[in-house]
Amino acid sequence: MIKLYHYIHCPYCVRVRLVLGLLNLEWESAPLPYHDEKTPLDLTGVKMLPIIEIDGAPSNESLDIIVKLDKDNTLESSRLEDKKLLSEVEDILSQFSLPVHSLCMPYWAWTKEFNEESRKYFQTKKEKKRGPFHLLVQDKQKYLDMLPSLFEELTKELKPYFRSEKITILDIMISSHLWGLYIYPEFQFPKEIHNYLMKIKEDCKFDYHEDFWKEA
Ligand SMILES: N[C@@H](CCC(=O)N[C@@H](CS)C(=O)NCC(=O)O)C(=O)O
Repeated sequence: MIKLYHYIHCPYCVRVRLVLGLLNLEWESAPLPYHDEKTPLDLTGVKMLPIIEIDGAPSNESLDIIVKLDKDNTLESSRLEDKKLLSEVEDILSQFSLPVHSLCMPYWAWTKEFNEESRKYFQTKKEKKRGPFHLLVQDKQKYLDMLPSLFEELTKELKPYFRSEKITILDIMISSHLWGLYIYPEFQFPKEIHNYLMKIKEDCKFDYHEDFWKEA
């Protein structure tokens, strides 16, 4: 029995949701409100998601969770042991992180994931790191302008997956970091990147916002 505690917008949580779908595993979805400190603290001692419970045993850290789930090595998780490759991928993620998070955070906060209390908690916490949300929105062009060259570089690596003909753990890491941009008003991914994400969506049977519309 698998239960996943997650935030809908969180790229690290999206990683695990993608893998659960790819591996066709049965799982219970437990989206948590962002201000709920007690549940994650009780489970792992840290206010951080994703947390997975497998047969009642909780654990965190998205990549550790994925390695645990991917028993047959469908995602070639051993690629993470190649330190040079891992640092190249982490570098790609960190370059995307500033524009993606700066653009998306103010909009994530207004999706159905948040209520007044959790939005306030999220905004206060994130503004400490990134500055006031209204300035992130005002400065949007600065962040939008960072994206084309990053997408161009990424496109060169798609064969059609990241340096591979089949989906690997690296695609899970990269795609989950980009997914949030689908929330950004009027944003359009370059065709190649959109097609890449849609291929992963199909492989992983992923529906970003499905939890918003489940009956209570
Ligand atoms: N290294 C962790 C990172 C997870 C992480 O940063 N989660 C964020 C959400 S995106 C979190 O739980 N933040 C809690 C908070 O800031 O209150 C992983 O890969 O699972």
